This record gives sequence, structure tokens and C-alpha cells, in this order.
Amino acid sequence: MLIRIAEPGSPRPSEVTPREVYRERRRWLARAAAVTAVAAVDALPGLEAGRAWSAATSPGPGGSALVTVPSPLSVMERQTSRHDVTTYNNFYEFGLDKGDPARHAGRLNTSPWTVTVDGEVAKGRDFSIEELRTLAPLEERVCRLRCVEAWSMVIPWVGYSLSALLKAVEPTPRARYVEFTTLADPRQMPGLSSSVMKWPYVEGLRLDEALHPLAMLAVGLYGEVLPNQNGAPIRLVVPWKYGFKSAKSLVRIRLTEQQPMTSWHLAAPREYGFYSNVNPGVDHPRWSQATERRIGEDGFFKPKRKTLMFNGYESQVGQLYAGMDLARDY
Ligand SMILES: Nc1nc2c(c(=O)[nH]1)N[C@H]1C(S)=C(S)[C@@H](COP(=O)(O)O)O[C@H]1N2
Ligand SMILES: [Mo]
Repeated sequence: MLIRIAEPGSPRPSEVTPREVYRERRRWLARAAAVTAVAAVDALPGLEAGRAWSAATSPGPGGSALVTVPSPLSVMERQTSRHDVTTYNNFYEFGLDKGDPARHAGRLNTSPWTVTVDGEVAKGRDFSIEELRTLAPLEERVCRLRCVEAWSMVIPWVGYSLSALLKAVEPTPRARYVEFTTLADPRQMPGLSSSVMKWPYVEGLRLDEALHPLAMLAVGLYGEVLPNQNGAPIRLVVPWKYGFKSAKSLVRIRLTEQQPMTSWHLAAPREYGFYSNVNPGVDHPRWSQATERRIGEDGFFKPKRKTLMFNGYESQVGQLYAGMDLARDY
């Protein structure tokens, strides 16, 4: 029985044999070493800026503080420690282990950074990260994040509703979906050598979901600039959907008429649908979604907590899915 207490499988597209995992990791480590060398050379021209920035975004207290107002959309729940939030991560571009992003994302150069907003919009253009940090008042908004792997955290994000950006670019009447593309730079991201999915990492929302106030662009957490491993310099947070919808290190936001393809759906269509709403009633084909382990709070031997419909945000987002069969549109 004790063996069964291990974590549920991670959301890889197919069952991976230990030998494949081992080979993958070995290839990855070799790649990581190569990237370190390249990054050192690349850092030379912009050394000053790069150094200032990586100091500001390195994990641990003392990062650069952000001025925030409290959000009315926060949940009043015990927050996961900053240590757990910044050391237990999924960011496959930096490796598959939970500790890999904290170990390897420090080299990611997040300045300069632009996000292209285009597609079905009247005023599409590039936004610099500086512009994005000041586009709307920064809220400290405490949200639950429920990973598809059946663990969860409660995180005080810093950011604002994605709708502020979407409204600024004026969606055309044809816009029905939003596609989010994240950085894929093999010189900075050793995990791209892994074939677990096609890069870049792409996610999508229906436009009405994206305009819901709870859908957030985050530029910080715990009152400070976002650490690289959490998706610096800007990432999506969609608290009523499984964590993988909350795409990190965004470089492009495109409004579309057609439903975008998403990386996880492409990798394993039967396991990951377009909607990916947190739903305790619809199991993942390989494990239950009925319960979850709250990181840092529930020990392995404590009973797991029940997963809530839409991750506890049902009263706020439920009407977005009125009349839909959520077992089919999973
Ligand atoms: N670009 C990118 N974004 C990503 C991922 C990833 O691998 N790459 N992992 C996702 C998953 S599975 C989860 S659970 C959350 C984790 O966010 P956190 O590490 O800040 O808690 O990021 C999501 N965003
Ligand atoms: Mo996840």
C-alpha cells in the first residue's frame, strides 16, 4: 500500500518507461551543460542590465518589490509558502523534475521582453514588458492553482485581469478565441530538447473566458517581480482551470476566429481537452481528479482534500458553461 502513496503520474503524453525517463534526463543534462556555456557568452553584451534583472528575479526574499492594491477577487485561504511556490514547479522548458525550473530558469533573460498582441484586433501591436507592468493597477490577488497532477497551491499573484489588455487592443467582431504562445528559445531553455511536447508551448481560451475578471496576467507573486521559474516576466493565471492552462513566459497573444490547437491536447488528445476546467467528476484517464494534495499543508499521510468544481470558483465562472456537457467538453 505504501508504494501507492506516491504522486499520481505527471501529465506526460504517454506512459514513459523508467529507462526512457533515464535516457531523457541524461540527454537533458548534457544539453543543460551546453546551454550554460552559451548563456555565459550571450550575457556579455548586456551584462549590466542582465545582472540587475536576474538579481531582481532570483528566488528568495529581497527581490524587487511591486506596488499593489488588494484584490476583491482574492480567496481567504492559507497561502502556500513562498519557498514551495518557487521551488515546486512545472515549466517543462527547463526540465521535467519539479526542482528543475528553480535550478535552471535563473539564466532566462527577461529584459528586454515584448509580447505581440495580434490577430482579430483593431489595434494589435507589440507591448514591452515595462508597458505591461503599468497597463493597469497591480492587484495582489490570492488564487488557488490546481495542477492536473492532483496537487494544489494557494498563491498571492501580482497582476491584473487579462481583459484590460484585450480591451486595449479592441477585438474585432470575428474574434472568438485567444491563443497564448510562450517563449521557446533552445539557447536558454534546455528542456526544449525533450520531445514530451511540441514547442513552443501553446494554450487557448474562449474569448468570453479570457474576458472573465478572474483570468489574470501575472507579473509577480508574494509582492515581488515574478521569479523566472514561475513564468517571468509575464504569465497567464486561469484559476478555475488545470494549471497547464496558465501559460508561462508569454511572447504572443493572438485573437482568432477558430479554436486554437493547444500543446497538451496535441500531445495527448484523450487526456487533455481544450477546456480543461477543474472538474472532480471527470477523471483523467490515468488517475482520479476527485481529490488533491495541498502542497506544504497536507502531509502524504493526511487525508487529501476534495477537489471543488471549477476549483472552487463555480459561482463566478459556472455560467460560462451553461448548457455544455462538461464530460464531453473536458
Ligand atoms: N510555458 C509553460 N507554461 C506552463 C507550464 C510549462 O511547462 N511551460 N506548466 C504548466 C503547469 S502543468 C502548471 S501546474 C503551472 C505551474 O505554475 P507554477 O510553477 O507557477 O506553480 O504552469 C503551467 N504553465
Ligand atoms: Mo500542471
